Amino acid sequence: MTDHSQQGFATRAIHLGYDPLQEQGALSPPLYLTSTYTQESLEAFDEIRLGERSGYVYGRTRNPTQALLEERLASLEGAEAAVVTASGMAAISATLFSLLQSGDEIVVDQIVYGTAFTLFTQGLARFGVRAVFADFTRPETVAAAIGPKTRAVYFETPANPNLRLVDIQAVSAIARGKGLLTIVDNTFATPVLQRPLALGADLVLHSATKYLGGHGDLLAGAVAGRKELVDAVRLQGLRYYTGATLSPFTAFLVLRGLKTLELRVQRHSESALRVARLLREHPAVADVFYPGLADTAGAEIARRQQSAGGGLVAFELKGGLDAGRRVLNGLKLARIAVSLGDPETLIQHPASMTHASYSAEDRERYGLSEGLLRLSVGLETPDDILADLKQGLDRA
Ligand code: 4LM
Repeated sequence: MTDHSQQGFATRAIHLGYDPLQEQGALSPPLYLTSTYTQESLEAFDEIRLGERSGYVYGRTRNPTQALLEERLASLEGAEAAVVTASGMAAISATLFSLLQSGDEIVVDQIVYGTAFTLFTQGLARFGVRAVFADFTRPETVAAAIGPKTRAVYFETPANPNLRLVDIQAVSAIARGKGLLTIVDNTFATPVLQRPLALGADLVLHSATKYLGGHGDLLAGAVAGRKELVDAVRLQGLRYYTGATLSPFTAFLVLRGLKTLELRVQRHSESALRVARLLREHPAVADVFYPGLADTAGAEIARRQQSAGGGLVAFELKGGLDAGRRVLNGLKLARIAVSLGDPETLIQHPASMTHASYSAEDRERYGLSEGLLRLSVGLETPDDILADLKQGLDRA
């Protein structure tokens, strides 16, 4: 098999780990639809179970279609290993259940995806794990939140939904200095734009539902990092805490999505930059948050750790939520929907949609404005996206 491991990002996303000539010439990797694997002998089963020989036992923890996806994702993130899961939330919960135990604390950025916030505040609390929230845009507050029971730090950058940026290198250095694991959700940037492991993080998480799958037709998740950590997530988090296995068919679809990931993320970024500029110039808009704008908050961090701004733009209107309602309801191309990273342009209102699980007091305390809108800029013809937004904004 040709070794593609040293080749470019797109080449690895398309070819790595698969030789068609070993699969009857099939250019597209086979989809293995099997739940169990038969063994040549009881001894062979034991050797595979003990990791003494390679092979498969049961589909909850391993499947060849998943394995190819895991190998490619690990390579794209610059990781030793990766494990895929049934959703992004499955990746997060499988990771946390594997690495934390009752009595532990985890320091978490105050701005994370709303359902992840619920897992931290309500879910983990039931199992005796305490989440301590800090403002990760100020690394000194992370240091101050770390105590003797802290085991890990957790954040997203750019963060959902307001795209604030966290300095991965600075936060990882603080965590490493205290012997803690750094877990980064890289869903928004994708490995096309940002590779947290190279900046000092220990584990990278993904909702592969978004850009990695890329077509809005599946749910999937992934965890990448050192083999020892990924093995723990697979053999505990996936095998017996969650059982949240990715179906081989969905793994096949994510593999298909990966082939165009670099192209798509470049186009999402180019269009989003144009959208951010249009928003900035429109008289109805009060504020725009986009990592690719030179004067956005944290732009200097974005320049260091991201190669482009990505496909998401957040903004606030001068007229607040009332104006936001008029704009959202008046859009004709952009769809009102949660999720992101799809070919379709999507727009949503975090306070009532993705981040409704933050209480109004939490949103106030953590700076999540009631009027904030989040746009996932799609792959439609850029001029059409801009024209739709402009006619929508004119209704504000
Ligand atoms: C949304 N997000 O924001 P699954 N990590 C990040 C996310 O944005 C999400 C997940 C994990 C949205 C979904 C409705 C940064 C999800 C969770 O949805 O479980 O694949 O990923 O609109």
